[in-house]
Amino acid sequence: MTGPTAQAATPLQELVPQPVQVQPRADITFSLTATAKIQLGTGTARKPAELLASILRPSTGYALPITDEVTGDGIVLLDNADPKTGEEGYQLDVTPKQVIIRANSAAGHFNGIATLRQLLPPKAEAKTRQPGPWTVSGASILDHPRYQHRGAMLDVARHFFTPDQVKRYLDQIAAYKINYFHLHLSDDQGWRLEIKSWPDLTRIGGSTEVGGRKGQLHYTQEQYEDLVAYAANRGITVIPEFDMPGHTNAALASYAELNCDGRKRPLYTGTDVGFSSLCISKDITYKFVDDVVREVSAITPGQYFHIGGDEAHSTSDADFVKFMNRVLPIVKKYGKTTTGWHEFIKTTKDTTLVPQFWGTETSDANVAAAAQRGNEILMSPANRIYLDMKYNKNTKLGQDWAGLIEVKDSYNWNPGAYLDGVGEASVRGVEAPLWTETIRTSADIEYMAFPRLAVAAELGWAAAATHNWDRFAPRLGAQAPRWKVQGINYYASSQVPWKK
Ligand code: IFG
Repeated sequence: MTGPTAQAATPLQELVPQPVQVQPRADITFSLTATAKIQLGTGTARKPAELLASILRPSTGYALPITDEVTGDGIVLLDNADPKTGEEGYQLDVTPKQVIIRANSAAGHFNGIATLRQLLPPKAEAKTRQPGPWTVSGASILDHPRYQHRGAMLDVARHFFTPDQVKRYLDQIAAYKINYFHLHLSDDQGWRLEIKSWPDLTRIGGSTEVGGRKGQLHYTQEQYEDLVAYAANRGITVIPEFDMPGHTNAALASYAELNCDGRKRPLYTGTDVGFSSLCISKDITYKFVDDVVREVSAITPGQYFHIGGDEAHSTSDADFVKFMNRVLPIVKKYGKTTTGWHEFIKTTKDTTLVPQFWGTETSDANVAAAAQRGNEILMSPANRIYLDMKYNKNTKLGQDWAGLIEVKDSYNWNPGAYLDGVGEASVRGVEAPLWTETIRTSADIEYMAFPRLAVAAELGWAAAATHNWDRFAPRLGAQAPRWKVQGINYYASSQVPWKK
């Protein structure tokens, strides 16, 4: 091939993330018709089928009934996929009358559906009825992810985002096979989730944000449960984060007794970090943590609980160790596995815990030692994949303390060979954090997240051997028509050949 831009690429050549095996079938074309049905060969495919229907019914105008019998035209979701597809993979086969997605789990069906969406015309993503035809070119795909954890983080503490704004972002990341959504729910500027045993955390701590806006800037537990279900219906597991012992001014402003001096802190609406700490010596601190972890674990089906642990500059090293030694058992007591910013990992030998690396260096002795012991590392290097970093010096939104990250910079690293002493087998996956000191609206989220979130999704899913900017860039550029249909306010980097 003389290069993807030399001839009109087909949808099969424009998939993000890149599947493992793609076999075109030029002699076959499938057309979705008004009488098509979504057919379930297995009960685990019902939620994925409902997601697919919710996307295709508005744009095609077709009824697309979901049936339990596998007969006739349409989209068929079966199990008994090739074992090579593993936990989250799938097979997708296009025949003249059917598109067949085989998977051995709901996750696999969600991922197969994400690929099918990209094989259909971009207007399939529209919320209003579009003219057909709805064709899918012949193909046989077998696919599975490089890493089990492809994540996105949204900081709803610096600036609060409504449930609908969070759902919009969940819709957008699900299209790229992202399977974890990390919600940063507390910080110096805000406590965003109701804790029934400590009501002032939201009444006071959830009443403002960076810049001083006032309001009920928090989720009830019912709203949180609704977000968790919304994510699960897209194959995404929520990881709640309550940052501690630092980044806790909102809690310290809500309850005097959480402060060592017994005095409430003022609410904080600036953007400094590192000035707050829970009171390590007080027993009430651990009652507080126990209540938070108990209440939130009870409404969090996912396995992971994120305890933060970053930038505890107002906590002595000895106190930090003391704190973690009392808090890690609390998370375990409530049946959850601790994940946290990588600083906490020096305080424990527990190899089931997941440090999230966010440094700007390519070596960290404590993280390498943990990997050596058997911990899996979640990779979020700030100077590669922090979505709040400016693209270039002209980017109005975002920060630049970790450097400027143009699209190519966010792509040009190998998670499996990035950190000294952390090889492929020690990497759990890739997560793209979006901190919101400077981010206020969905349009702001989208400007910083697209296209670099799609880059993170590629790094988390595609085989290492496919890593090649010149081949990836046209595939990334081919996402633009889809983003336009969805009204996604993406950054049209000059580094990417954007498809019209
Ligand atoms: N570092 C802080 C965040 C946020 C970020 C902004 C981490 C783990 C800088 N901690 O990143 O709270 O302020 O880029």
